[in-house]
Amino acid sequence: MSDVTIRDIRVILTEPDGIRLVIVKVETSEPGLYGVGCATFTQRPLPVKVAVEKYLRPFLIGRNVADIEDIWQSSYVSSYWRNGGVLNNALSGVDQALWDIKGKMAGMPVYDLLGGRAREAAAVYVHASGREPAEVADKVSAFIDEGFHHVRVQVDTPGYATYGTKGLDKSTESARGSSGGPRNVTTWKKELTPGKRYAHPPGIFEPKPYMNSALGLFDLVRSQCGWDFEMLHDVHERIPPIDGVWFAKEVEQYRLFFLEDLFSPEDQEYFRIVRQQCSTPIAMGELWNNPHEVIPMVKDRLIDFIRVHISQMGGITPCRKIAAMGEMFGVRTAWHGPGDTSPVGHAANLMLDLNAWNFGIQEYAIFGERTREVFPGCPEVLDGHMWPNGKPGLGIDVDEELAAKFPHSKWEFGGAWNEIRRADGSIVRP
Ligand code: GCO
Ligand code: MG
Repeated sequence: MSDVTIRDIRVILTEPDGIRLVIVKVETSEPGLYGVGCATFTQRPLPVKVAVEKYLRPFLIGRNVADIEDIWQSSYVSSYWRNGGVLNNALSGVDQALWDIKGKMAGMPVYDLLGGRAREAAAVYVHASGREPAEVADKVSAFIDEGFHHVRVQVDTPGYATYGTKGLDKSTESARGSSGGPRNVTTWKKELTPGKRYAHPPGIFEPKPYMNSALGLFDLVRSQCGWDFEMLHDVHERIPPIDGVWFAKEVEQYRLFFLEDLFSPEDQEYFRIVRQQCSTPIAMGELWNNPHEVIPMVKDRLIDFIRVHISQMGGITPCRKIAAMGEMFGVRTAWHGPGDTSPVGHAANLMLDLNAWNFGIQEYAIFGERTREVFPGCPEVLDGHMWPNGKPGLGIDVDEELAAKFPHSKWEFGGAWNEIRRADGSIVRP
């Protein structure tokens, strides 16, 4: 066993393309040997930084870098109370960096450490959004022409806030809530309620108009773009559970690749009912914080795609176990990969995508130019697939000097998720 130890752990905050990213760098006792990991929690980056620097750093300095499993398990319980976006992202930053280091020491990409490749490249899905169905269909056609086979479609609901269409085609879309501010002027009086202070001008959301616009979109896209490409859609919670049951049944005819986040985690028992009534493929997971939340959904085969956010789970160490569990039950992976997964996080996704036989699909929010420059070795996407570069470890680095040129910007209320409310003023998840 090697005696290389952890010398230092640092946090790098950078925002090259409008999304606040958090990267952890673990330096070792061996000169020049270090690893990087993704710890991005874009709505709450500073507590993650504190969790790494003030708690994990002193706890882990001097530990042998070889002991990833023990470092993960001991860090996990070092706060006694565990889980959640802050602690798990902090843990993930260190965990991914340690896998990166192990790969560099072995001279192997991380997928080789995991047992080797089950495939050459990972199929990705991209996002087509628009104000109107025709605009979305045109974008789908353009993506198909570019070689993509899987496309997520989202459209505006006229007069209402809608997930997935704000800041069209900008990488900021996903991180800032994607829902717009005031839309429906007629219901807008809620904003004027005397004495009431809202975090943002809330978007107004109503389930029926949303479901109608989404169904209209699927109809048009299928008639214009055909049935051979794979169509995906993200409900992003929001609709009452029984409406969700109806929606899943209605959607069945459009043969989606998957329907995502039909229910909030709080309502996920409703998946049992959906399962009994239709075969619409179900994806869920970005809001889970712990592998144990995944178990009941997988063992009862209530979902088809595990969509956890790897850093939110605590890194590669827990997620390789989740992937293996999925394989036993015929449930595929579809790791979360929006703009607020840094390229380092994407490299980690890719390692598992290549290794897990039960890989399903990888979400990909196209990297901006500046992001590519800050992260040399950024995974390449060609012909609808993400390709590894074959370098040892995660195969990616951070240009710290350049990263420092794009400091985190100040966001209103620290970067709270945009408020979405029903027409009566009650809050919608999320
Ligand atoms: C997706 C997600 C994201 C999240 C975002 C939260 O499926 O891509 O729903 O867009 O909303 O990551 O910060
Ligand atoms: Mg989603």
